[in-house]
This record gives sequence, C-alpha cells and structure tokens, in this order.
Amino acid sequence: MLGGRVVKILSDRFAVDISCGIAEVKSRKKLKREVLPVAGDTVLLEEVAGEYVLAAIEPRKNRIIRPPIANVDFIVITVAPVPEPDFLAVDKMIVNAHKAGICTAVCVNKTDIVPDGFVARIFSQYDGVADKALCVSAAHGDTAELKELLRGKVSCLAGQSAVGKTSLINEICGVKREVGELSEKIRRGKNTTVGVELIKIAPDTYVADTPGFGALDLSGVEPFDLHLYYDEYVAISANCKYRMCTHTVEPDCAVREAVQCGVLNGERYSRYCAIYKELKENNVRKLRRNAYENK
Ligand SMILES: Nc1nc2c(ncn2[C@@H]2O[C@H](COP(=O)(O)OP(=O)(O)OP(=O)(O)O)[C@@H](O)[C@H]2O)c(=O)[nH]1
Ligand SMILES: [Mg+2]
Ligand SMILES: [Zn+2]
Repeated sequence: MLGGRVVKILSDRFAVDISCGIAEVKSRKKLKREVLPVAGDTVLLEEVAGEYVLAAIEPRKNRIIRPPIANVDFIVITVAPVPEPDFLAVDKMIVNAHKAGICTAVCVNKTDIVPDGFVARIFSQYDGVADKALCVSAAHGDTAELKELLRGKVSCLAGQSAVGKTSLINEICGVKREVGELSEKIRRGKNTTVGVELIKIAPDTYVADTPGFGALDLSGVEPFDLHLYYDEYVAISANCKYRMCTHTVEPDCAVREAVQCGVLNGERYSRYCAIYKELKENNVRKLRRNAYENK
C-alpha cells in the first residue's frame, strides 16, 4: 500500500500526489460505488496487476460540498478594492468555516491600488474575527506573509471573482494558471477558474483555487445558533441579561451595548442581524412547505 493525497479529479482517474510525483490512478469499482474521492482526500493506493489503483480513503477531517474538497485546514478569504467587497458573503464564509472547524484568514489583495481607508475598513471588521487578517499584492509580488501562513496546511483561496486568487497562487506557487481581465469577467458574469485542483507548494503544503464564492448556503445553521459562530459575541455574551440571547431584540444585551459604544463593529453587526433574519425566514418557509406537503 502506498499513501498519497488526491490533488485533482480527472475525467476517469484521480491525480494523487505520492511525494515523489503525481500518479494518475483509477479507483476500485467497489470504492467508487461507496464514496467518491475528492481533492484533499488522503488515500491508499494498492498495486493490482502492475498498476496502482485507489483502494481506500482515510477518514476525513472535514468535507466542503461546494467546491468539493476534503481535509481543509485553512480558508483564505480574499478581498480587494475592485471588485467592491461583498461583506455579507465574507461573513457567511466565516460562519461556514467556523461550523466546519476550519481556520480563516481575511486577505486584502491589490494593496498596490487600495484607496485610503480601505485596509482600515477591512481590519476594523475582521482583525481578531478571522484567525488572521493580512495584506498582499500579487501584482507587486508582495506575498511572503501569505506564503508563510500557508506552510504545512491544506488551504483554499476563496473570494469573489476577480479579487486575484489565481494571480496570488501563480505568484506563490510559480505556476501560470489562467487569470481573467476584470472587465471581461463583469461582462461575461463568469469565473475564469473552474474545477478544484490542489497545488503543492512544499511538503504537506497545498493550496486550492476556489472559483467564485463557494459554500454560501447556511442551510445547516439554526438562527438561534448563528451567534455561536461570532467569537467576538460569544466572548461577551455572559453579560447579556438572557442566557439564550440572540443579540437581536432582547433588552440588556451586552453585544448590542458593545456595538452602540463602538467596541464591536457596527457594519458587521447589521449584517449579523440580516443573516439572522434570513435564517428565520428560511425556517418559516420550510415549515410552511412541510405543512403543505403533509396536508
Ligand atoms: N492591481 C492589481 N491587480 C491585480 C492584483 N492581483 C490580481 N489582479 C488583477 O485582477 C484581475 C483578476 O485576477 P484573477 O487572478 O483572475 O482573479 P480570480 O480571483 O482568480 O478570479 P476568478 O477565477 O474569476 O474567481 C486580473 O486582471 C489581475 O491582473 C494585484 O495585486 N494588483
Ligand atoms: Mg481564478
Ligand atoms: Zn445579547
């Protein structure tokens, strides 16, 4: 048996990093019926008639559905001055990552063209919320801090189309994946990068380019649990009057007070309330649908 990590799914084979190179192998038919290997899986290869086949998948630490990838240690949410950041999407990504037990970074790219105050606006919302907040510029080759952060981990670069994820990966990994023109992307409304591929930077260090914003669906999150994924709220919620405080409408809420006096970020709190409302409405919709179907 030989161990390896799936780095890419090909049409009928799997590209598996086996340290000394990449092996393109088929999967055992039985295994394929039971569970489909995805990028990030650590697997065992078995020699059958002089050829290696993918024989077993080791237990997964976690599994993201969209994009399909397993055993992710770190999600680097990339933002840039252009396109205009979608902070609601950033918040949802942090909730999903937190729920899956995956660490996050918020990474500001294109610092070569940031207007005054842009970095401060991002840091005031995410420094201390994500596990790390940092600044880079793919265009200026200023990526050392990010490269260091990725070391020894399986990471995903996520973020809106055109923030420069592929440009960063090209810079860090010395590869040449396709980069799209911003105007072209907006016109086509399309992502340049499609499909998941783990690129190996160093031993045990892989990075995946995640096209567009994956995994924004919070369907597994109950509205009353949402605050559990906001570490900065959990930290002070012991001071709320109600033990089950959702920090939205309850009186004597420590979170709301902290927002009012500027200790917690107001923009992020408004979006928290919007997400809470969205989750509650989704639940009502689900209940109505169930009631209708059970009639
Ligand atoms: N000024 C500046 N432009 C950058 C930088 N990084 C990337 N760009 C430009 O931003 C545009 C989009 O870059 P991509 O790397 O294709 O963006 P992406 O995030 O991979 O986009 P998708 O694959 O569609 O999700 C290109 O025109 C890049 O040249 C940077 O650091 N500074
Ligand atoms: Mg790309
Ligand atoms: Zn509260």
